[in-house]
Amino acid sequence: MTEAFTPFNLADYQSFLTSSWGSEILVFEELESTSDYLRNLPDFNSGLVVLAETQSSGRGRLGRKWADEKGSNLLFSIGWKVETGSVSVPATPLITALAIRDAVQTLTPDMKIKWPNDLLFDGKKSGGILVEARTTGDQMSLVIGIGLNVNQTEFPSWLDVPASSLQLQTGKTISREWVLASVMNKLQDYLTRLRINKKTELLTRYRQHCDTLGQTIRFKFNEEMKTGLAVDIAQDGSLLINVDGEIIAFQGNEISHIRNQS
Ligand code: BT5
Repeated sequence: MTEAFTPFNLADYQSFLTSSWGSEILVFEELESTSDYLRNLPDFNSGLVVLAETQSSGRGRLGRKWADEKGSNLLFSIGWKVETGSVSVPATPLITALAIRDAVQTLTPDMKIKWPNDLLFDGKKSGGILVEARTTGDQMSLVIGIGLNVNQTEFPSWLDVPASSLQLQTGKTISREWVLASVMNKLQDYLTRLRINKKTELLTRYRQHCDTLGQTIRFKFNEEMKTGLAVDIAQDGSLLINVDGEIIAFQGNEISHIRNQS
């Protein structure tokens, strides 16, 4: 049985777009994963967006699954080419998360960021970011995959975290076209600032909207559960945690299962 859904409207989207990023967009009814599709293209221009109405193998980090309801959410990946070494890859998901938060600010000011890459409403996961980078000589290709729950109101029971969406948060049906255009408008500006190393102000804003800072958290490092107080975000995007009186910097790929200790 094919479910009815309202397809993504390209003309509406283009009418909201002001950035050059996002003007090249490929829209599919179904892909295994937008990030895999983009990664396997022989070449792409920075700012190319690959969007799918649904994914059969949507991925999170560490092989985790990303759930979706066809046509309800935004599932997309953006290609970005930079000179090798010109961009802090670990800081990229943080700045991307901030761009999304700021893009939806006029719909709701309540979106919070859980370090490094989760978007939350009231502690419930509403979006996630997966950044993958490949270096070939002096060029680095990044694929920034974003899953943002827009109009989905029910979620599968296998999720190991509570989930929410823009619609659940605002009580309104939200235009996916407007949200995607707004994200692209912010993202080009923010990631350009990251590339030219003008990220101090963005990191200051990230700290203001980061739910993790100031919390005592439990997290997994080297297969061991640890507890510490999240005290700051370093310039390279790592989280500084006070563990038994010692401040240790962790990158997003080094620790997992981060939970506030209640
Ligand atoms: C992420 O991973 O949060 C990054 C997700 C990136 C998905 C996008 S969609 C477009 C692009 N193409 C892809 O194939 N992927 C990217 P992680 O931090 O590992 O979180 C994964 C965890 O989030 C899962 O284990 C679930 O518990 C939870 N989860 C899965 N789907 C969810 C959803 N729709 N809403 C809220 N939580 C979800």
